[in-house]
Amino acid sequence: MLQNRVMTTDRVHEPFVTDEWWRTAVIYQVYPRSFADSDGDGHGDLPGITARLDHLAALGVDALWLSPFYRSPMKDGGYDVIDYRDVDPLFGTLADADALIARAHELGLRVIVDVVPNHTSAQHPWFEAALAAPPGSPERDRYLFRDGKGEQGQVEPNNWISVLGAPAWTRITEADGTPGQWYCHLFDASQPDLNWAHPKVRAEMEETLRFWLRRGVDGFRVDVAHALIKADGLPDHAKRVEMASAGVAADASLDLDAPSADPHPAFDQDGVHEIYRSWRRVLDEFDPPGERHTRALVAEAWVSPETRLARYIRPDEMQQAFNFGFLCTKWDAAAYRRIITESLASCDLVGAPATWVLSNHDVVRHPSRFGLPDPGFRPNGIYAHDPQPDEALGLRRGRAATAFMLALPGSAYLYNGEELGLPEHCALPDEVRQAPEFFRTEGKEAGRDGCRVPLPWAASEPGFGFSPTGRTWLPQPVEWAKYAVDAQAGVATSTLEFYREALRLRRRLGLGGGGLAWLPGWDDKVLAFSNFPASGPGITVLANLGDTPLPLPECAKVLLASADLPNPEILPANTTVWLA
Ligand code: TEU
Repeated sequence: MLQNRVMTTDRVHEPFVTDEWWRTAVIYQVYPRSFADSDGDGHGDLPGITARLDHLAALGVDALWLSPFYRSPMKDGGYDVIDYRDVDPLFGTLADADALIARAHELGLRVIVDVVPNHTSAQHPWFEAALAAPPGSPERDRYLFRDGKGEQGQVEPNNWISVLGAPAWTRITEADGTPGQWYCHLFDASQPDLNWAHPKVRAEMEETLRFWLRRGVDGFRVDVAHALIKADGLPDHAKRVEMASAGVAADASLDLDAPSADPHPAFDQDGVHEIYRSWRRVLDEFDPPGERHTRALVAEAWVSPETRLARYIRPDEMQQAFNFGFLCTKWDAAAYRRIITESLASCDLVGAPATWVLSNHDVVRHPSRFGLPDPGFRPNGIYAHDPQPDEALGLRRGRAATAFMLALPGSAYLYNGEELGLPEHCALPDEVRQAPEFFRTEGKEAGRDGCRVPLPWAASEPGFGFSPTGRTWLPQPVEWAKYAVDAQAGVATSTLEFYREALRLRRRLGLGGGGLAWLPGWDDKVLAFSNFPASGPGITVLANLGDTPLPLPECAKVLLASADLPNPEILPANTTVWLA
């Protein structure tokens, strides 16, 4: 019966064989401040990560991506860099970074590090020099300084609103004490935007890439990759920068030259691509003789439709781009079918792998999003007085989503703690909040701290084993004991063991290189597809996103189930199965 269904399928992606690791890799995002603390100060650090790399090897991922650990005043969690080529003392030393990379490689894990090219910290020596120098000086020219409008220059040079809320401009006081020019910052005022038209900015960042490549990293995650070039004249644009919602092309035309769905003069300008072509040449310098594409670039670009994103991963640019259209999709089978089809088709246009991601350090954790009354809605943080996610339902859906995500061909990203089923912390007291958008929106948005709470490793230790002293830079909910690694390891029904099994099967069956075909004839609320690798048996995936149980096909052999199947003939609501 299953066989017949596969034969009458709708193939949307063909299988392939590859020796390029990033085409099929599962990449685990480590948020260094929250992963593991070795020195007891309550902030995670690089030695803490190194000591816990066995956890990632046992989980079965291929690579880790480290969010920034560079010198930083931490006004935006380290996405405000003072020195791109040094480790902040909070996280350790360069020697610690070397040790981490070496240990990861010993375990067969690749290492991707973050690069933050759009802006520096306001405490970066370049910005301090720019403040000390006069208007029109070469020092100012490395950033986006402009005179204000109005008689006294008292009005912002344009009306852009920063991504984190409030105007994207801050006025400085000149060295002589008079009110002076304004500088542009698409994020916090502590993050001045660089001028990417300046050759020194370009040269310096390429040297930073070489610095880390020499230390052995396997690639870079490029922060706000779509923001580096701004439209000439910095024209007005009243709308607050909204990041992509579901990034499906309205007409599904698959035209790489189709315009952006949400054009903004600060984002997705054509000029960015030339930068990534030259970065790609830098990475290629580090390929061993006879090998190609051993190091990878991944774009963090909130652009839509998917064809706009595909422009970042053309053959001479980056290798991957995060699929935020997928991340933003609500709990709806038809919407997932559209975004998956569209993503695969757009990536196939340029010969790049599709990527899949449900959680990261910028969004409410996916089990909590899927547990909201409007499942999949993506608020910027959740307060205790907001409608609360249903924890059990959210986790059930979260596991079901992970199960269909890990069955999709291409590369997938996991965010630290999701393998434990961690929910968002929805009751953080305001006094401990640190994310800049909480302050910039005057508390209208709770912000991103709730997904950055230190991980629980050991149920009965202080701080759940995050740190030897029990200190944690953000408080952990007391109920998190049940999510601790040691409470889940070896427990067959646990979320941790479910992730391990899914990753083991994904690797063994070669699903990352599989083809994909939609299976007709299922209820609208079911995502039904076949993943068929170039060789080997492949699987049928059924994800029931509805609230009604459905009959499973006869003779189906269940390889993986995201939840218990009390009756082997029934697929419960909010459950995904992989069938042989
Ligand atoms: O994020 C870019 C970005 O656009 C996010 O701010 C995202 O839109 C927002 O969080 C959605 O809620 C990157 C980093 O991932 C983020 O942590 C940084 O704050 C930001 O760049 C500035 O570097």
